[in-house]
Amino acid sequence: MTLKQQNNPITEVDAVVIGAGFSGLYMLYRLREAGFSTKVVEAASGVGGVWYWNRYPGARCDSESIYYNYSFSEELYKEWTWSSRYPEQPEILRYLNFVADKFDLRKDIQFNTRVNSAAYDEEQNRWQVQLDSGELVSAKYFITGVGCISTANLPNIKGVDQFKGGWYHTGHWPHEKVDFTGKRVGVIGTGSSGIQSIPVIAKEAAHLTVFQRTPQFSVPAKNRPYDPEFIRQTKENYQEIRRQMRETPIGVGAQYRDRSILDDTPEERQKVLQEAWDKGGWHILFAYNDLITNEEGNKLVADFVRSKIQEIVKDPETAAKLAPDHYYGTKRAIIDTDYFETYNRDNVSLVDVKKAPIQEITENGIRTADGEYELDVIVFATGFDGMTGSLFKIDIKGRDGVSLKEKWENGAQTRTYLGLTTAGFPNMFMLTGPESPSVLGNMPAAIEQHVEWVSDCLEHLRENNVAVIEPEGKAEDEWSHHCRELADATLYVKTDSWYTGANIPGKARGFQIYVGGYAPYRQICDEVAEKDYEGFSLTVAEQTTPS
Ligand code: NA7
Repeated sequence: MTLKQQNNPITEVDAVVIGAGFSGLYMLYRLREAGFSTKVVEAASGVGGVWYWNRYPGARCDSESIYYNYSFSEELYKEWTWSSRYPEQPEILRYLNFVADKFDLRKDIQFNTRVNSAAYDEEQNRWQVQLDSGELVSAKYFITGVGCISTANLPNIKGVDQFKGGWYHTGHWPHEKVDFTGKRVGVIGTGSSGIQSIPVIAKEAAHLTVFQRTPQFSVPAKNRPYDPEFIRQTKENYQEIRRQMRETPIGVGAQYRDRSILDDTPEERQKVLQEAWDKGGWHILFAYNDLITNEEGNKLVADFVRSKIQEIVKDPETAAKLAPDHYYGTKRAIIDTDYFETYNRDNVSLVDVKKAPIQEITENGIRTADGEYELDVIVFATGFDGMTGSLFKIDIKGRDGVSLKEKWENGAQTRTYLGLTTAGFPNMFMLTGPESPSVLGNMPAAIEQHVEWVSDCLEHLRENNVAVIEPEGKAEDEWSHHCRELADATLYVKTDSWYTGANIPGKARGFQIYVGGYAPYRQICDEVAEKDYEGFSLTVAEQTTPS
């Protein structure tokens, strides 16, 4: 229904969802199926979320594709065929477009529109959502599907404006191909985006200079095309794949081997790690059950991967610069195709910008403390303001006009119940929000669980005539405390990463992810729902007596 207020149209819906990525698309589908009127607002001109924006060369998923998709529809699962173990961004974007077409989702998505603010109107018990088009959407439920790593971090380096060449951020890549042929290219950053793009750019560029602040662990993806027989079996095993996505620790089918790394002899360990290395992908993470908690054991794995880097990279000085010194797996585990091999090329050089920091970008390139590097193109592979960045970009105000940013002390202290809701923000849900397991695994699996929980919850509220759902302060305190306690027992908190917020200058440090695993988390959420939404306060709507 559309009303008019102060010359601006107001759309009234049951639910407004921000974002048309994996989470927003499925949320729309579920709510529509359940009979809720829903509007999705999306800044991009198409569906895809991060897969719409991250078009840089070499961009791929890092969960195997047979798991990196929706599992809610058997028909969809069987209709779509992945080309390879880790397909590239265009294929993933095609998949999401295929989903949008199949379920006719676009008609409820408003593209090219940003949500500026969302405020809870206590009197009306509705969310008033202001769009940058001037429109206002009034919704009973406010649902964010903004992604955990979708707000690009462009470092504040002096002089970008005076650079005469072209520059790009991996997270906002142009739609047209960027041609590196014959160019002198500089890549800043060696996280997943840098490590995926560097080998591809190196093959085209006249010269590639990599500006590395922190060396990273990375293991071969061992990407390969899927053969038709494998695809046939996978589709036949749809139910089992769905079960694995739902019941394994990080939603990719694998279980941790039930053994401490310290229980193996050095020979056994070498054999186990070598086998995992040969399989490629995340297998090393699953080789033992205590890599993320056991300092001594973690060092053994780190030594193994470091030894591989030394074996691959021929120039000892470059190899030494590439050797990471943090705990393995405590930054997002990266998988690559020929990353370290790329440093054996004559047209690639590595600059350590921790030792000689970048001072400025000049007209002609990048000046570090030890000299100027002349460049035609600069690629910022400098990551994202993770977990809270995209939520804080929207002015979200709950009860008494308190903003989410204020409540969470600018990110210093996120407080949520189940990573889905936060007290003072009634009828608001955050898909893969802080303090849920989200990025510590296969995102589509985490997303499906959240979307299904939220839509079941809304159906429960409707059936029981509940007008307001809001977490109780005590339940929230306990959940946030539980999350911190679990995280503090791991090595994650000892490493600077986007997980901890350490990549953003001035951002408060904190670890805002539930580390207990997808499957246990699902169980907790299900139990909360089964116990009539334990930990939430539910307010029944006042009955109006017919006159
Ligand atoms: P990441 O993993 O945050 O990596 C960003 C990289 O950029 C990392 O090497 C940073 O070094 C580096 N960086 C950031 N700012 C600077 C400045 N100012 N100077 C030099 N170097 C800098 O982002 P990605 O996009 O690669 O990956 C994000 C996630 O997307 C990934 O984990 C997957 O889940 C998908 P640092 O390590 O901070 O010293």
